Amino acid sequence: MDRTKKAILELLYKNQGEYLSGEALACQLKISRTAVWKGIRILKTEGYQIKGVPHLGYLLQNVPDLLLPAEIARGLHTQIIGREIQHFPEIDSTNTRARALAKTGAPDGTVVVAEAQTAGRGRRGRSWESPPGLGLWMTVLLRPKVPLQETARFTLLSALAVVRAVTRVCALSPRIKWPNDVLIGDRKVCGILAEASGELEMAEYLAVGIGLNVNQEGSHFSPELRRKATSLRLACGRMVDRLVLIRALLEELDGLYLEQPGFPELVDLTRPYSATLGARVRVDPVGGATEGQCLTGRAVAITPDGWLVIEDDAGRRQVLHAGDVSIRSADGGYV
Ligand code: BT5
Repeated sequence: MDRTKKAILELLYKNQGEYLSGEALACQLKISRTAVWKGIRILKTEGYQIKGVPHLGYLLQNVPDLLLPAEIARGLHTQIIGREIQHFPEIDSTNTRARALAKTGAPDGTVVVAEAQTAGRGRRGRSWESPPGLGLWMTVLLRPKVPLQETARFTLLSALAVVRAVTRVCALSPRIKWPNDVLIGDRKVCGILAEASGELEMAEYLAVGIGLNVNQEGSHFSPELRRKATSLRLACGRMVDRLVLIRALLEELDGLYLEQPGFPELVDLTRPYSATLGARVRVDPVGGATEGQCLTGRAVAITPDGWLVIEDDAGRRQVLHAGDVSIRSADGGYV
């Protein structure tokens, strides 16, 4: 039925503005009138507004503002990313779903996208606000042939794809906060959660979760986030078409995934957009010898293998693999 539904939709699109009779649909698709009727009924339950008039046929009147796979796929130019797309009106977490799909053999580039998440996750058990219909809450399942420890570079690669897509669609200038945030000004517009699984010498899969705030207004954010988060709509002053944005994002990801730049190249590619390099920062390191010790200093470099180099006030250099970085803002606070 899925194929029939897609084919009906395709023909309705082709004949936009005109009625298409059930008979013509049945004839062109070589299916029964009942199959046409069933397909139309499913499309309507998905939110497509289709007017049916006896003796005239069907007319596509309105397309829902939803990230439906058939809509995303329309005019999507990718080779790997988005070959398979699963959409959910509501889900606990797209990362959780993508990981479950990975275990059942879902292919490289599978995308899971939801209108809302009830248990969207950040790192270290933190939560991610994902209100219905206002953002891109999605996970891309990747199966790169790299050792497990190299999967970290796909976080940076995804951040670069977000920056490029946002720049393309909204003409804003987002910046990357190492290692997994995208900011506009001092505010977080996007967070990335990459979860890898596999053997040390070879990753089995990588679930890259991307949460991008698109059409929220200030009041859509919880009071705790209101001063530190933003959306594309707030930043550019207009509603942003989520379909155009998700296509741009999948295309940018696809291009970078096909190129597979190594860490040194990625560091070079992202340097112009770095919010971290050169800034005064405070870091709460995770793991390693400095775990639990808060460091302040200036972020002076990202090493070719993706580690952050901090120079503290005494001029000592520390190399950090992972951590929560806060950047000192113009008012002297840390964001
Ligand atoms: C992240 O974690 O920034 C990664 C967020 C990844 C979310 C995506 S959505 C699709 C996929 N499915 C999931 O379940 N997750 C991924 P972290 O660096 O730990 O930041 C989390 C912190 O960001 C929270 O503690 C809040 O302070 C803040 N936050 C929560 N929701 C936010 C939002 N919508 N916009 C901006 N900041 C937010």
